[in-house]
Amino acid sequence: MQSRLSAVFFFLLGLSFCLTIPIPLEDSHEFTEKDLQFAEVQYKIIHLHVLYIVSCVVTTVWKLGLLLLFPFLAKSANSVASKLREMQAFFGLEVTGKLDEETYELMQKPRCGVPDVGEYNFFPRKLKWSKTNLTYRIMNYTSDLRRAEVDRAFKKAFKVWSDVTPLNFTRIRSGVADIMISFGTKEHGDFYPFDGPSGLLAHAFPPGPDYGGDAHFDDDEAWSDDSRGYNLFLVAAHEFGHSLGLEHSRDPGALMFPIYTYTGKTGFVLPDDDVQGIQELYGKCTAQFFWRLHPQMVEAELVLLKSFWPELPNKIDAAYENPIKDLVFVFKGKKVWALNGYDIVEDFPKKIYEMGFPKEIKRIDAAVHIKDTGKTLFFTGNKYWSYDEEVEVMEAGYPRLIEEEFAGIGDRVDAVYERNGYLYFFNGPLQFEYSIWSKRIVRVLHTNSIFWC
Ligand SMILES: *[C@@H]1O[C@H](CO)[C@@H](O)[C@H](O)[C@H]1NC(C)=O
Ligand SMILES: *[C@@H]1O[C@H](CO)[C@@H](O)[C@H](O)[C@H]1NC(C)=O
Ligand SMILES: *[C@@H]1O[C@H](CO)[C@@H](O)[C@H](O)[C@H]1NC(C)=O
Ligand SMILES: [Ca+2]
Ligand SMILES: [Ca+2]
Ligand SMILES: [Zn+2]
Ligand SMILES: [Zn+2]
Repeated sequence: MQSRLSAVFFFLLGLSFCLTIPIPLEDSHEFTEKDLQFAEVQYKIIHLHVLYIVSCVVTTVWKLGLLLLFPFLAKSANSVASKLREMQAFFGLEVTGKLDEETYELMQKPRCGVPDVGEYNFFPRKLKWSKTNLTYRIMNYTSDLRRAEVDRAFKKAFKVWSDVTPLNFTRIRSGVADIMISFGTKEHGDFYPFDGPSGLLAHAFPPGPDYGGDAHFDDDEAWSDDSRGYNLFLVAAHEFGHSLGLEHSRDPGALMFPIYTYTGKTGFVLPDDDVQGIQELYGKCTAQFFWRLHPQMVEAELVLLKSFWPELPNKIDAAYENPIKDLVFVFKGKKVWALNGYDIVEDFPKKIYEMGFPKEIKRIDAAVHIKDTGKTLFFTGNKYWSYDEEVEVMEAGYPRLIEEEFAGIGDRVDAVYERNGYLYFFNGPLQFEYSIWSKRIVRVLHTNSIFWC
C-alpha cells in the first residue's frame, strides 16, 4: 500500500511538472486535442522524444491501470522539468522547471532545431573539422525560390564564415560533400523530424563523417531572400555555424542565438560573439587583417576589415589611412575604395588610373601615408610611386625602384605602415624598421613578433 501511494504521488508530481498550466488534473484521463497539441509543442521544441512517449504511455497506463510503471514515468517527467530548467537558464528566464507562460511563449517562436544544450557531444572536446578545405553539395531545392537564388543564399552564408577564418568552401555537384544540404518535410531520413510550417526551421549536424556537417531545411516554411517568411540566407548562415562546430549562443544579438530574428536588408555583419566563437575553433583569417593606424593610438590596431565594411571585396591588396582627410583607402585589383568611419564614400570604388597610375598596373602591393610630408607611397612590384594627397596628383619623377630608395628591404613590399617617424616594411616573414629621418634600416624583426597570430 505504501508503495502504491508513493507511486500515485510520483505520478501526480510528474504530471504537475510536465503539464503545469492548462490541463486540469481531473480531466487528464481524456486527452483533448488541445492537450495533445500542447504536448507536441513541448516535444518538438526541447527535443524530448521521451515526452511524446510519456504522454502516450500515460494515456495507456491510465487506461490499463498499470500503476507499477509510475516510478519510471515520474523519472521521465523529472527529466522534462530539468530540461525546462536548462532551457530557462539558457534564455535567462526565471528558472522554475515549470512550463510557465513566459517559457511557453518562447517555445512558440520560430527557431533552429538543434538543441540549446549540447546533447550529441559525448566527449567534452569541441567538434571541429580537421581540414580547412571543405566541400558542400546542394542535394535539392525548395520551390519557394529560384534555384539561382537558393545557390546564392548558401554561397553567401558560407562566405560569412570563410571571411573570418582560414576556411574555404567549394561547391561540388556530385559525390559526397562534407556538408550535404537538403530540403525536407516532417520525417526526412534522420531521427529529427520537422514539424510543418513555423516552429522548427532547420537543423544541422556538428562536424564529423556521414551526417556530420549536413544541414536540413524544413520545406514546409516559406523561404525568401527578404523579410517575408524566413530568410534562407540568415537561417543557412546560422545552420552552417553548427556544421562547423558552433553551438547556440545565449547572446540574443548573436547569429547563433537559437531563435530566428530578421536582421534587415542592409549588409549582414557577423556579430562579435560569433566571430569569437568560430575563431576559437579555426583561428583568424590573417589575409584579411590590415594595420589601421590612428594618430592617437599607441599600438597599431589590427582591425578585422570585413566586420567593419562587409561590402568590401574579400581579400584586399593594400590599405592606408589619411588622418587629415580622416579616410581609409582600400585597394583591390584595379579599384580603390574610400571609407569614412563605417561608410564607403560616395563615387567609390574608383579605378586606380584616376589617381595617376599607368594602365598596365594591375594591383597595388602596399601603401603608406606619411603624415609629415603629406605624401602617400604606393608599392607595386619592384617600384614605388609617391602621391601628393593635398593636390591629389601623382608626383613627377615616379615610379622609382624600391631598392634604390629603401636599400636593404628587398625588391618588393607585402605591406607597410608608418609609426613615430619609422616605416615598417613587411617582406615575407621579415619586417624592417626603417627610419624616415636617417633613411636607413634600424632593425629587422620577424613578422610574427608583431602580428598577434
Ligand atoms: C585547398 O584546395 C585548393 C584547390 O583544390 C588547393 O589549391 C589548396 O592548397 C587547398 N588548401 C589546403 C589548405 O589544403
Ligand atoms: C579554395 O578552394 C578553391 C577551389 O578549390 C581554390 O581555388 C582556392 O585556391 C582555395 N583557397 C585556399 C585558401 O585554399
Ligand atoms: C531532398 O532530399 C532529402 C534527402 O535525400 C529528401 O528526404 C527530401 O524529400 C528531398 N526533398 C525534396 C523537396 O525533394
Ligand atoms: Ca557530411
Ligand atoms: Ca517547421
Ligand atoms: Zn541552431
Ligand atoms: Zn534532418
